[in-house]
Amino acid sequence: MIKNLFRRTNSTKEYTEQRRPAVTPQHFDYDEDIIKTITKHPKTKEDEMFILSAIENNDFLCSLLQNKKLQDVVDCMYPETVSPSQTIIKEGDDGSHLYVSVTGTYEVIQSGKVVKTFSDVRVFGELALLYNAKRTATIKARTFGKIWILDRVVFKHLMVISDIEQRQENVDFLKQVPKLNSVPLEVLEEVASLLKLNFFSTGTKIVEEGELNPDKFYIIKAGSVTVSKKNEGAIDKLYKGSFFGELALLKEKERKATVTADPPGTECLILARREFIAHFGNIPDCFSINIQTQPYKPMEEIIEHTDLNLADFHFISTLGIGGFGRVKLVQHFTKKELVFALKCMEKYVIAAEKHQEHVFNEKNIQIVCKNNFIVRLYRTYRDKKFLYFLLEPCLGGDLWTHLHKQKPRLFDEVQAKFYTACVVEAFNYLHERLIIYRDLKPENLLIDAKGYVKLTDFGFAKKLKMIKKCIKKTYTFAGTPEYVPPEIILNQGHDKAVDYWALGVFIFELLTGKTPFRTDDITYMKTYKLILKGIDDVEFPKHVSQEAEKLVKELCKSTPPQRLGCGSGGILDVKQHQWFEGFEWGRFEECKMPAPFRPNLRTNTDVHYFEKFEENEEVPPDVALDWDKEF
Ligand code: ISQ
Repeated sequence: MIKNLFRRTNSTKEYTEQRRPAVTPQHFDYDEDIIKTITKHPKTKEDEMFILSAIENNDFLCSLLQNKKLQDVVDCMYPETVSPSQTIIKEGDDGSHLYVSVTGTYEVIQSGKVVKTFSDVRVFGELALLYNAKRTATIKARTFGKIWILDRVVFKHLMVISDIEQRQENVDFLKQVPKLNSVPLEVLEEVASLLKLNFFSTGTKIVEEGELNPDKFYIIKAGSVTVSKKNEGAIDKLYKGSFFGELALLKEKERKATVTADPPGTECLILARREFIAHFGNIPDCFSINIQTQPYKPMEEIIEHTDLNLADFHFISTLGIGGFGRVKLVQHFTKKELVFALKCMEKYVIAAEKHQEHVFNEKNIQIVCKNNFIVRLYRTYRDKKFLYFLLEPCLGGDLWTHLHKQKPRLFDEVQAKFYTACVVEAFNYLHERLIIYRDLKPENLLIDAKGYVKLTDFGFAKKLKMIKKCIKKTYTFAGTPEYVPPEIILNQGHDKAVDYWALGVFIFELLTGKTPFRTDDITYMKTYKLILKGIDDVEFPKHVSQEAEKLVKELCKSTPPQRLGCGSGGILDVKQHQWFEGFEWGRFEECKMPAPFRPNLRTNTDVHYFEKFEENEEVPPDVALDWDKEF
């Protein structure tokens, strides 16, 4: 039953589960001019301690902000004195600031009723740091008081600056390694993304003489170490910027010395040979790497059915209703074999919600995708009231409905493998063309007449730019909360790795009926906190096979370049994973493998897999402006 085909609708409960709307994409452009305007606001030691303790008591912020980021955020908060009855946050408004109450008493009001009061030091309105979510309550001052405020735009810039500085520092460290200083900068940047920070307490033997097949290479970031040998005792002392264990990257058989952390402990950046090889391929000498650029496939401009007009169709039935309008099944008046899904989007809603760019983006990407695992967009139309997408019909319903009407609400591994394989093929096609999808979930997969599933709804898809052989990351907050990866929450910039993370979440959902980071928190703050904690804290139900668990864990690695699919083997690493052992990819790709469920469609207009909708549609107003001229 397709409902909520578009984002931002209030879905009704079905099968006690609900379709999940995505967060409206929040564009974020790193802006040098904004950086110049960011100012630090002086605070008393006491106020700084209050703010820090409020952040410490807030689980979500705690996982988001550490060390320098935390200090930067505190420094950039500005004060405001509030008076009795002053409204700080208004229920239903779009949020853009976070607050910390230091003194005063405050009321929390929902639907006009005071639901609680507070007088302690605390953070409120924190979801606004991620995107402009609607405020779920009003916060009003009951007394005079003092609050500290942080602006989202400032926060997002602080996060980016701090990451850029961190990456630059890591690259600078790598440049000091003699064999690496001739490696191209873009390669070093990739190597730097694989570095992990670790602290070793005083006396820890970081590497030990005689250790066989060592795997790790270390760079000292802070503190010092002592190098010793069994027969000679201490032979050297190394400080910040020095490195050791580099022979591990060249397949050293045995460690030649012991390296011990000096007081008060040593902070090291670590590069593991295994991760290095997974990312760059099995090269004889890890220092002779060269970046493997993505095989880039240009978009092929294939448009069929361009000769058809809106007036050639008659209406059969509504397949779904969403925030922007309806999807209707339509049939050609004379050529009865021509049946389409016509997505009709109300222009005034698109304009009111400022979604013009998303709709154009959706069109421009989907219209050039011609693949068995992606719903075809043949052409678009426009009139005074609507924009239309003429789509390939998939009359088997959507995967979300199919999953949640099962009893129990989950797929067995054979079914899950088949549907996952469909997504893998769709991603393969998109990623080869530098398109990231960013909204994988069962709701966005439609079942065709053969039982294969196809990706639809390209509102969040993005074509990445390639600059100097490097794929540029993008910073928009996009996706469905339960499916977003840590780098989107942390505003670190993202690329195709977001789709592999989502693939891991998707497999988990198919096999268990629930996503791994789901909570009952309607603001999703708890979900974001769990996502930042990582997949290793998630308990897998016993019925999930070890191979499936391993695959999900490899796809949901917190560090994007370490995810399966993001290494030198690309998507092949996913296809060749143990979980897919015996899966006949060749037969599958040609759509010759029987699907686990084949819809029983009696005619080409059989809509019984879709909910019934009332047909008395309201007529939307005309939109006079010409913003859709190019549509
Ligand atoms: C059926 N076929 C293709 C696209 C669709 C989009 C929404 C609802 C149903 C659909």
